Amino acid sequence: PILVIATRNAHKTQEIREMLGDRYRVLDVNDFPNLPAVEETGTTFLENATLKAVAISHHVTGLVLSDDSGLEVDALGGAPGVWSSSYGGEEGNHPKNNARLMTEMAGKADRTARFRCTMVLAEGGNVLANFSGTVDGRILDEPYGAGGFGYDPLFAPEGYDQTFAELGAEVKNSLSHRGRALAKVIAWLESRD
Ligand code: ITT
Repeated sequence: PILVIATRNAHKTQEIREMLGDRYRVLDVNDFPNLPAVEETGTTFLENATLKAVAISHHVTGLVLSDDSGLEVDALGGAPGVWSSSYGGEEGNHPKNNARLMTEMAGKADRTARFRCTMVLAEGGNVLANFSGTVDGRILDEPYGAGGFGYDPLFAPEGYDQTFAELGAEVKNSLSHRGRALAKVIAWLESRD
């Protein structure tokens, strides 16, 4: 079967594809010409994940899964949070996001943070269910590693001294907010079959 991820972020699609293995053929909106851009007007991960999954599921056949995610930093009052993608000023510009995060965190003693991911499954314009995952960790002073995407070079998950960008895809997927949310999606889909 096919699962369409309601994302334009190819890194999300790649991680989900790795974790789903041969359970589904994983596509995303980049594989469909002429899909409308979805405006993320919500103020929560659940609202934005719902907007993306419902909108795309009106245009494609079968199951659609969205992923709205972000980084919450305690010393910054939970920022960048829902606005993680445009924190550095330009939507999806990861180097600028990381540069701003480093600047804002300079000299801060409290380094605790977490990634959050909310996923919504939809079909034919209807929400089937939603799922969330989080991973706690801390923000380092400077970036380390070349794997992953986004804030991964600045984020070390709890129990590790290395960042998600250093740990590699297998370790990241086994601990990450996305991996934890997706494990719940898989369990839900299997219990439904
Ligand atoms: P779509 O809306 O098309 O799915 P997006 O990247 O804009 O793509 P979001 O609005 O959910 O998605 O923003 C998520 C941002 O949070 C993302 O751009 C990264 O900056 C950050 N982020 C999410 N998951 C991450 C991860 O696993 N590692 C590093 N950064 C992550």
